Amino acid sequence: MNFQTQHLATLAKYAGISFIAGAVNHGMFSEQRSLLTAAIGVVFYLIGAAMELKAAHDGSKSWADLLGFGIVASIGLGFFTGGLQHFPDSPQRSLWVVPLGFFLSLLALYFSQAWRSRMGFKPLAIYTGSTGVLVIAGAVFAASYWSDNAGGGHDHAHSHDNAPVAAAADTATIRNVVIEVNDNMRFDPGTWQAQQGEVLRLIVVNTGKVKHELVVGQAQELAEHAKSMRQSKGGHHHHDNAVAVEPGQSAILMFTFDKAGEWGMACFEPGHYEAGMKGSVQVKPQT
Ligand SMILES: [Cu+2]
Repeated sequence: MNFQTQHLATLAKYAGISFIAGAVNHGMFSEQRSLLTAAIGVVFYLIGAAMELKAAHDGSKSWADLLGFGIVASIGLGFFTGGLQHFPDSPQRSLWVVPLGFFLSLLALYFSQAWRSRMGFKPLAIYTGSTGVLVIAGAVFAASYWSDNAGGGHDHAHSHDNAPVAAAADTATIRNVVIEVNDNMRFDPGTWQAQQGEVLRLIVVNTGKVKHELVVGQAQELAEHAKSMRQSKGGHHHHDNAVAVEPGQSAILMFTFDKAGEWGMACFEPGHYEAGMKGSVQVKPQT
């Protein structure tokens, strides 16, 4: 095989493996649907594998080897890397996913260069056993560390945004405020009152058929933000004062008004603010 072919085949194979690993990773840890990503990965991998097979005239490679390696390497890598990344938020899952990914990676290499015809059972068993023990011990240690230090780990989609507020709120009372957003481009209630410094759990319920958001800010800030959005044609903001809500869903924003006075609510989905999707919050000074 010449350099050019080898490079293209390798690129296609490893691109495929990363797509599948990424899909496995998301499927395991964020429950997103990743079938399309996985399918793209499979196509890439098959193209690369076919190129290698075609170029290997001596029969040193077979479909069984290439497919075995592809399946095991991509799923194994997805488990291993995903598990390592998600110890902080899903320690119990990472505990078994990381070792499983590690053992799959061993199988993958065994397939990759037809090691199974060249390597005896005994050295393989010794290597697998000793490294496996280390990986399992490491996983147990990491899982117990992160279970004890999880903080806001239960609500893992938003824990990084809300963790400081939620932690501070453990010792104080939290007031729930339910705010409906809908396709009439209104917040309901459109006007409400709060106390400076109180911890609020804003439960935003989208009863409409399109996505909405709640952005909380001082009235002046929101007006300026709306103006800059119009000039720059948007862009998405992910702040601790905003939450987006898909149709039919609800979302939570933990918020504390740190100053008394006139605050506002706004939705900056394109055209919504202009259509009147804004509201006001009167914040009374702390007594
Ligand atoms: Cu909206």
